[in-house]
Amino acid sequence: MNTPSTNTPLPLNVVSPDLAPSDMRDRLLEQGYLIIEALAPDLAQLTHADLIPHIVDAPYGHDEFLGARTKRLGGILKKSLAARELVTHAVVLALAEGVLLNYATNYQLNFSGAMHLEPGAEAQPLHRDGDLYPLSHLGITTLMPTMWALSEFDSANGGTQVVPGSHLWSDERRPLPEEIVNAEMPVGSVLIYLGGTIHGGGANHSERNRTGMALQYSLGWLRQEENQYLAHPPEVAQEFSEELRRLIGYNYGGSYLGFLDGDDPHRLFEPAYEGPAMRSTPEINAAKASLPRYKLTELDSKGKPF
Ligand SMILES: O=C(O)CCC(=O)C(=O)O
Ligand SMILES: [Fe+2]
Repeated sequence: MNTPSTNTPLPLNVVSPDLAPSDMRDRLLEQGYLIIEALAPDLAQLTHADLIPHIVDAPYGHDEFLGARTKRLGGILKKSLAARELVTHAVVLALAEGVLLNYATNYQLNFSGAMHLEPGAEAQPLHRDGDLYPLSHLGITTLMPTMWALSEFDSANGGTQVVPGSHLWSDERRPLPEEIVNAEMPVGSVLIYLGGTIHGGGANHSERNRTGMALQYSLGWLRQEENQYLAHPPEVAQEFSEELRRLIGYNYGGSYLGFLDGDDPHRLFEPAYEGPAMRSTPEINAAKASLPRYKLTELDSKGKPF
């Protein structure tokens, strides 16, 4: 029998871009994360080149979480044309649909950022991105974050630390060192995980920079982490495709949620827009009617924060 010793690293949950999206979704929901290898290398290289001047100018982090040798950017869509293509990548959106539309009629972009770890960067404290909201990760999946490899990711240069299966763990359980994996992936791969999955940037012990682009998707009825209307105001968003504008929030977030003059907010970008129209949203109302509704019967007491 093959009994793995405690020193054997866990195998990574890596798939090829050709795998059917429904199989990818099953593997993501089972393990809490998934790496799609070399999904869009050309777009990742173009995005990296667009972001380099912004990274050069960016400040280092000012606390342990943000990292003293880590530079971060936000508002990526106005900094890189190629990044706009990655945000709407069909494979990633198919997964966002498969994961998030169980809880909402729409999903949206929650955050677009870059995390650039320079040599000497220390490991980021482990955390769950979904702890942004006072909702138990065991009850509802609020987020599907992604991390695109704009440089190679490996365990020496700070490849993201991930705890497989931790989206199903109680708040109290802490990972043992052997339960943590480092995302290792070539340029253009994407690490996808869930709001309840424990993870954090790795330590960069190498002489190389590790640059990732974080694109996160969330339930349409939640407040976005990054204020998309300030990061990408209408005069910027008018350059975007309709799909992208709707994805960042110029859209209904649910039935009647986020209207403009009682109507679809995307009308702002449509030539005939002249103010109030008060159209109804029958499809969204119907989709909402079939969603589960959450009743808080007991409040989970949260364990000591990470
Ligand atoms: O840099 C990374 O690999 C992960 C960053 C992260 O998880 C965060 O900032 O929330
Ligand atoms: Fe995170």
